[in-house]
Amino acid sequence: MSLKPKEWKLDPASFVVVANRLPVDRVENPDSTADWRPSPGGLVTAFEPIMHRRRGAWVGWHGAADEELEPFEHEGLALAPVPLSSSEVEEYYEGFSNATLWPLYHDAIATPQFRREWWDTYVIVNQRFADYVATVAAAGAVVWVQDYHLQLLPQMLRRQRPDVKIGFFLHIPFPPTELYVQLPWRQQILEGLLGADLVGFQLPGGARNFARLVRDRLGLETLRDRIRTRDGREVLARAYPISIEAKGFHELAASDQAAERAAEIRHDLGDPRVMFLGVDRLDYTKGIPERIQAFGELIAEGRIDPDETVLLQLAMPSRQRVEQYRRLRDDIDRLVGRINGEVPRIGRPPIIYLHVSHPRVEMAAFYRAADVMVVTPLRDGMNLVAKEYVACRQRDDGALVLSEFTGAARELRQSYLVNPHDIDGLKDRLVEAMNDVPRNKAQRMRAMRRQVFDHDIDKWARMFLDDLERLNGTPAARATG
Ligand code: GDG
Repeated sequence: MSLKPKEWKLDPASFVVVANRLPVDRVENPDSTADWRPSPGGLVTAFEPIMHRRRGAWVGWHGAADEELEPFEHEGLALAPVPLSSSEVEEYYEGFSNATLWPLYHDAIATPQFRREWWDTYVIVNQRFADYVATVAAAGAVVWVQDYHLQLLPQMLRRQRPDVKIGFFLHIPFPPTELYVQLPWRQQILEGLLGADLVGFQLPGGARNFARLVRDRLGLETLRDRIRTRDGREVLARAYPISIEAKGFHELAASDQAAERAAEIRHDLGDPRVMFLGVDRLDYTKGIPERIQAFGELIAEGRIDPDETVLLQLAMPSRQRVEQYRRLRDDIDRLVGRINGEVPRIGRPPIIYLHVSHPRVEMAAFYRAADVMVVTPLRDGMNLVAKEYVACRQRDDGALVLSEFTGAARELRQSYLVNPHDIDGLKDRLVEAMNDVPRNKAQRMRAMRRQVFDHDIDKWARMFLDDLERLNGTPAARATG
């Protein structure tokens, strides 16, 4: 592989999104030709209108190692695939991103591993991404860098292309300074981020942690959310809580297809009186064992009846080559098996656990079907699942049990908030959410729906880009149309 950026034969882009992954996945057709389709979840829906309005391009890895692809267009999006070798996938992606930064930034729930060779590869890959962006971006372009995989990119890009305007958004929590300073490369990462004009976080606390670190560790001057860099630039560090395409989700769940599927799902689950639902990427930050444990104890204690109650846990496969994820999967398999095995009857087990991913319309049907949504992360930047559940409700019914340690908890105050470390408290909350009177549930759901619809993903992108535009007067506004 040459690994040098491919010649960009498409128009130079005045708006560039750069993320670890492209927003599309490759699928094999039955006749063994390949096709691309939008990745599940994904930010692409948020950016699509902006990308189309302003000849946008997306730079990111296409998901296969040791393969170089030419830039291509897909459904009007210009895509620049960045190649990664298999050892880079191991060291930059599985290693430094997901076994160092991910656990460290999530309160060290799992022990972060610090390996010098992973760091070296992280630097090399960030530089490659920067080189690609530099080839794609038009003069004066707006570049929006996404997430923890690419924290060095802003500074690298600024060196190459001082003409572009750079925004960075961190999707995961930015940790308390006491934890962050464990990182042997703490200074390089702070400096990498400071290459941006605007550094965005999910919560104000993250922005404050960052400002405190650059003040204490780099000796820079800060005034509230403004940081003065050594080369005299001003960098803004601020919170932009991410959201979902609320209307799109609501309509998807309102469709006849989703309504039929929701009824079918409940029927297949044995028409329970109460259906609890969990939806997560299979990740140790999501508190999946805690919620299964709580549910299991409620059954064992006879506080819920397994004949009329079910917990459906959907866990999308994720990072399966990282050791901690494999272990988690085994732990959950064992826990579910044990709880289901202890119910002294044959028939439908109380916990149905599916380790597969589902299409979006199917997700909307699951949300629509569920009486109680259980979201119990030990730490989560935002948690979109909680917002998707609220958006998918068709009436003022349903209940959301939500961990205090999610970003979403700051906005969804009317959920049934829990501390997932407190299993007894969690059990009480599950029972309360299940048995609360309809009037209370309706009141809570109405307030949460208002919040989610008033603060959707479109608003999030606009707020970020408007602020980016206002800085030093570069016309980023054209990106938002
Ligand atoms: C990171 C941060 C932050 C899940 N299973 C399936 C499926 N999903 C979709 C959900 C949701 C998305 O995946 C998960 O988003 P979350 O926000 O819950 O969590 P992370 O993946 O950890 O995301 C997080 C987020 O970035 C955005 O900034 O909120 O804090 O950790 O959209 O619906 N989608 C499909 N099939 C599945 O089986 N199609």
